[in-house]
Amino acid sequence: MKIYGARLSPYFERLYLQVQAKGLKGKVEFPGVPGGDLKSAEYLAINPMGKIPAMDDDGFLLSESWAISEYIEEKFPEKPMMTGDMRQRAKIRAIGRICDFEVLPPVNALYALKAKGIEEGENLEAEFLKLNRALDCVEMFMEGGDFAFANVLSLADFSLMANVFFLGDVYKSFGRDLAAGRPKLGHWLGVHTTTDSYKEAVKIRATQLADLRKRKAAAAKK
Ligand SMILES: N[C@@H](CCC(=O)N[C@@H](CS)C(=O)NCC(=O)O)C(=O)O
Repeated sequence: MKIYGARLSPYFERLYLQVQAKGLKGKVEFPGVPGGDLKSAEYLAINPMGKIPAMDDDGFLLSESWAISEYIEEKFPEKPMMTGDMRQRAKIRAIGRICDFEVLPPVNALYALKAKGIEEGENLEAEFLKLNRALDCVEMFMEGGDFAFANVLSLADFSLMANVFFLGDVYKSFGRDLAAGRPKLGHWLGVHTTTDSYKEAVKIRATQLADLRKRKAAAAKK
Protein backbone atom coordinates (compact mmCIF):
# COMPACT_ATOMS: atom_id res chain seq x y z
CA MET A 1 0.00 0.00 0.00
CA LYS A 2 1.19 3.51 -0.80
CA ILE A 3 0.03 6.70 0.89
CA TYR A 4 0.86 9.91 -0.92
CA GLY A 5 1.43 13.23 0.82
CA ALA A 6 3.72 15.23 3.08
CA ARG A 7 3.90 15.41 6.85
CA LEU A 8 3.08 19.10 6.90
CA SER A 9 -0.52 18.18 6.06
CA PRO A 10 -2.49 17.31 9.23
CA TYR A 11 -4.67 14.95 7.18
CA PHE A 12 -1.61 13.05 5.94
CA GLU A 13 0.09 13.23 9.34
CA ARG A 14 -2.86 11.47 10.99
CA LEU A 15 -2.38 8.51 8.62
CA TYR A 16 1.38 8.54 9.05
CA LEU A 17 1.01 8.33 12.85
CA GLN A 18 -1.59 5.56 12.56
CA VAL A 19 0.68 3.47 10.30
CA GLN A 20 3.68 3.92 12.61
CA ALA A 21 1.65 3.02 15.72
CA LYS A 22 0.26 -0.11 14.07
CA GLY A 23 3.79 -1.22 13.16
CA LEU A 24 3.09 -1.44 9.42
CA LYS A 25 6.63 -0.67 8.26
CA GLY A 26 7.27 -2.56 5.03
CA LYS A 27 3.52 -2.95 4.37
CA VAL A 28 2.77 0.74 3.83
CA GLU A 29 5.07 3.14 1.94
CA PHE A 30 5.08 6.93 1.85
CA PRO A 31 6.54 7.91 -1.53
CA GLY A 32 5.76 11.67 -1.35
CA VAL A 33 3.67 13.19 -4.14
CA PRO A 34 3.98 11.61 -7.61
CA GLY A 35 4.82 14.25 -10.21
CA GLY A 36 6.22 16.42 -7.40
CA ASP A 37 3.13 18.64 -7.34
CA LEU A 38 -0.48 18.24 -6.16
CA LYS A 39 -1.78 19.56 -9.45
CA SER A 40 0.57 17.56 -11.72
CA ALA A 41 -1.14 15.34 -14.31
CA GLU A 42 0.46 12.34 -12.62
CA TYR A 43 -1.02 13.16 -9.22
CA LEU A 44 -4.42 14.29 -10.57
CA ALA A 45 -4.74 10.82 -12.13
CA ILE A 46 -4.48 9.44 -8.56
CA ASN A 47 -6.63 12.07 -6.85
CA PRO A 48 -8.57 14.36 -9.22
CA MET A 49 -9.09 16.81 -6.30
CA GLY A 50 -5.34 17.41 -6.25
CA LYS A 51 -5.25 17.11 -2.45
CA ILE A 52 -3.22 15.04 -0.04
CA PRO A 53 -3.44 12.38 1.24
CA ALA A 54 -4.38 9.73 -1.31
CA MET A 55 -3.89 5.98 -1.16
CA ASP A 56 -3.07 3.30 -3.72
CA ASP A 57 -3.60 -0.25 -2.49
CA ASP A 58 -2.61 -2.48 -5.37
CA GLY A 59 -4.46 -0.28 -7.88
CA PHE A 60 -7.36 0.55 -5.52
CA LEU A 61 -7.28 4.36 -5.33
CA LEU A 62 -8.82 6.25 -2.42
CA SER A 63 -8.77 9.82 -1.19
CA GLU A 64 -10.26 11.47 1.93
CA SER A 65 -8.10 10.90 4.96
CA TRP A 66 -10.78 9.54 7.32
CA ALA A 67 -11.92 6.98 4.72
CA ILE A 68 -8.27 5.93 4.32
CA SER A 69 -7.87 5.67 8.12
CA GLU A 70 -10.85 3.34 8.41
CA TYR A 71 -9.65 1.31 5.40
CA ILE A 72 -6.27 0.84 7.13
CA GLU A 73 -8.08 -0.30 10.28
CA GLU A 74 -10.07 -2.89 8.35
CA LYS A 75 -7.16 -4.10 6.23
CA PHE A 76 -4.80 -4.39 9.21
CA PRO A 77 -7.02 -5.24 12.21
CA GLU A 78 -4.05 -6.09 14.46
CA LYS A 79 -3.38 -3.32 17.01
CA PRO A 80 -6.78 -1.65 16.52
CA MET A 81 -6.91 2.14 16.71
CA MET A 82 -10.74 2.38 16.64
CA THR A 83 -10.80 1.29 20.25
CA GLY A 84 -13.30 1.15 23.08
CA ASP A 85 -17.04 0.58 23.12
CA MET A 86 -19.65 1.90 20.66
CA ARG A 87 -19.91 5.27 22.41
CA GLN A 88 -16.16 5.72 22.67
CA ARG A 89 -15.77 4.88 18.97
CA ALA A 90 -18.49 7.40 18.11
CA LYS A 91 -16.54 10.03 20.03
CA ILE A 92 -13.28 9.05 18.29
CA ARG A 93 -15.04 9.81 14.99
CA ALA A 94 -16.47 13.04 16.41
CA ILE A 95 -13.03 14.27 17.50
CA GLY A 96 -11.67 13.38 14.05
CA ARG A 97 -14.39 15.40 12.37
CA ILE A 98 -14.06 18.33 14.78
CA CYS A 99 -10.31 18.48 14.05
CA ASP A 100 -10.84 18.27 10.28
CA PHE A 101 -13.86 20.53 9.89
CA GLU A 102 -14.04 22.82 12.92
CA VAL A 103 -10.42 23.28 14.03
CA LEU A 104 -8.48 23.51 10.78
CA PRO A 105 -10.57 26.25 9.06
CA PRO A 106 -10.19 28.83 11.89
CA VAL A 107 -6.52 27.85 12.32
CA ASN A 108 -5.95 28.57 8.61
CA ALA A 109 -7.93 31.83 8.87
CA LEU A 110 -5.81 32.91 11.86
CA TYR A 111 -2.59 32.15 9.94
CA ALA A 112 -3.93 34.30 7.09
CA LEU A 113 -4.68 37.19 9.52
CA LYS A 114 -1.19 36.84 11.03
CA ALA A 115 0.36 36.97 7.54
CA LYS A 116 -1.48 40.28 6.98
CA GLY A 117 -0.05 41.64 10.25
CA ILE A 118 -3.46 41.65 11.99
CA GLU A 119 -2.98 41.12 15.74
CA GLU A 120 -6.39 42.15 17.09
CA GLY A 121 -9.93 43.07 16.08
CA GLU A 122 -13.34 41.57 15.39
CA ASN A 123 -12.24 39.14 12.66
CA LEU A 124 -9.50 37.72 14.85
CA GLU A 125 -11.84 37.30 17.83
CA ALA A 126 -14.48 35.66 15.61
CA GLU A 127 -11.97 33.03 14.46
CA PHE A 128 -10.72 32.42 18.02
CA LEU A 129 -14.34 32.06 19.16
CA LYS A 130 -14.92 29.28 16.58
CA LEU A 131 -11.65 27.60 17.51
CA ASN A 132 -12.27 27.84 21.25
CA ARG A 133 -15.76 26.41 20.88
CA ALA A 134 -14.42 23.48 18.82
CA LEU A 135 -11.73 22.78 21.41
CA ASP A 136 -14.22 23.07 24.29
CA CYS A 137 -16.20 20.34 22.59
CA VAL A 138 -13.05 18.19 22.27
CA GLU A 139 -12.39 18.83 25.97
CA MET A 140 -15.92 17.72 26.83
CA PHE A 141 -15.54 14.49 24.83
CA MET A 142 -12.08 13.51 26.13
CA GLU A 143 -12.00 11.13 29.10
CA GLY A 144 -9.15 12.75 30.94
CA GLY A 145 -6.41 10.11 31.01
CA ASP A 146 -3.15 9.96 29.09
CA PHE A 147 -5.12 9.17 25.91
CA ALA A 148 -8.29 10.67 24.50
CA PHE A 149 -10.35 7.53 25.14
CA ALA A 150 -10.35 4.24 26.98
CA ASN A 151 -6.82 4.97 28.24
CA VAL A 152 -5.41 3.51 25.04
CA LEU A 153 -4.06 5.03 21.82
CA SER A 154 -6.74 5.63 19.16
CA LEU A 155 -7.44 7.59 15.97
CA ALA A 156 -8.65 10.43 18.21
CA ASP A 157 -5.11 10.82 19.58
CA PHE A 158 -3.69 10.94 16.05
CA SER A 159 -6.23 13.61 15.07
CA LEU A 160 -5.11 15.71 18.02
CA MET A 161 -1.39 15.02 17.47
CA ALA A 162 -1.66 15.93 13.78
CA ASN A 163 -3.22 19.31 14.65
CA VAL A 164 -1.32 20.30 17.76
CA PHE A 165 1.68 21.53 15.77
CA PHE A 166 -0.39 24.29 14.10
CA LEU A 167 -2.77 24.79 17.02
CA GLY A 168 0.03 25.35 19.52
CA ASP A 169 1.78 27.66 17.09
CA VAL A 170 -1.30 29.76 16.39
CA TYR A 171 -2.25 30.20 20.08
CA LYS A 172 1.35 31.03 21.00
CA SER A 173 1.82 33.46 18.14
CA PHE A 174 -1.20 35.48 19.35
CA GLY A 175 -0.04 35.24 22.97
CA ARG A 176 -2.82 32.86 24.06
CA ASP A 177 -2.85 29.56 25.93
CA LEU A 178 -4.28 26.53 24.16
CA ALA A 179 -4.76 24.61 27.42
CA ALA A 180 -6.31 27.44 29.48
CA GLY A 181 -9.58 26.17 30.98
CA ARG A 182 -9.04 22.75 29.34
CA PRO A 183 -7.43 20.51 31.96
CA LYS A 184 -7.96 17.26 30.03
CA LEU A 185 -6.38 18.66 26.87
CA GLY A 186 -3.65 20.21 29.03
CA HIS A 187 -2.81 16.82 30.55
CA TRP A 188 -2.90 15.18 27.12
CA LEU A 189 -0.53 17.86 25.73
CA GLY A 190 1.89 17.21 28.59
CA VAL A 191 1.96 13.51 27.70
CA HIS A 192 2.06 13.70 23.90
CA THR A 193 4.12 16.78 23.07
CA THR A 194 7.12 15.76 25.14
CA THR A 195 7.93 12.50 23.33
CA ASP A 196 10.95 12.13 21.02
CA SER A 197 8.69 11.17 18.11
CA TYR A 198 6.64 14.37 18.56
CA LYS A 199 9.82 16.48 18.73
CA GLU A 200 11.06 14.78 15.56
CA ALA A 201 7.70 15.46 13.84
CA VAL A 202 7.93 19.13 14.82
CA LYS A 203 11.39 19.41 13.22
CA ILE A 204 10.28 17.74 9.98
CA ARG A 205 7.13 19.83 9.74
CA ALA A 206 8.92 23.09 10.58
CA THR A 207 11.39 22.40 7.74
CA GLN A 208 8.53 21.59 5.33
CA LEU A 209 6.66 24.74 6.43
CA ALA A 210 9.73 26.92 5.81
CA ASP A 211 10.16 25.33 2.34
CA LEU A 212 6.50 25.91 1.51
CA ARG A 213 6.72 29.56 2.57
CA LYS A 214 9.84 30.02 0.42
CA ARG A 215 8.13 28.46 -2.60
CA LYS A 216 5.03 30.63 -2.08
CA ALA A 217 7.15 33.80 -1.75
CA ALA A 218 9.09 32.90 -4.93
CA ALA A 219 5.82 32.20 -6.82
CA ALA A 220 4.35 35.54 -5.64
CA LYS A 221 7.37 37.43 -7.05
CA LYS A 222 6.89 35.93 -10.54
N1 LIG B 1 -10.99 16.32 3.19
C1 LIG B 1 -9.65 16.05 2.76
C2 LIG B 1 -8.83 17.32 2.92
C3 LIG B 1 -7.44 17.19 2.32
C4 LIG B 1 -6.75 18.55 2.19
O1 LIG B 1 -7.40 19.61 2.16
N2 LIG B 1 -5.42 18.52 2.08
C5 LIG B 1 -4.68 19.73 1.87
C6 LIG B 1 -3.32 19.66 2.55
S1 LIG B 1 -3.46 19.88 4.29
C7 LIG B 1 -4.40 19.89 0.39
O2 LIG B 1 -4.03 18.95 -0.26
N3 LIG B 1 -4.57 21.13 -0.13
C8 LIG B 1 -4.24 21.43 -1.48
C9 LIG B 1 -5.33 22.18 -2.17
O3 LIG B 1 -6.39 22.42 -1.55
O4 LIG B 1 -5.13 22.54 -3.32
C10 LIG B 1 -9.07 14.88 3.56
O5 LIG B 1 -9.52 14.65 4.70
O6 LIG B 1 -8.21 14.15 3.03
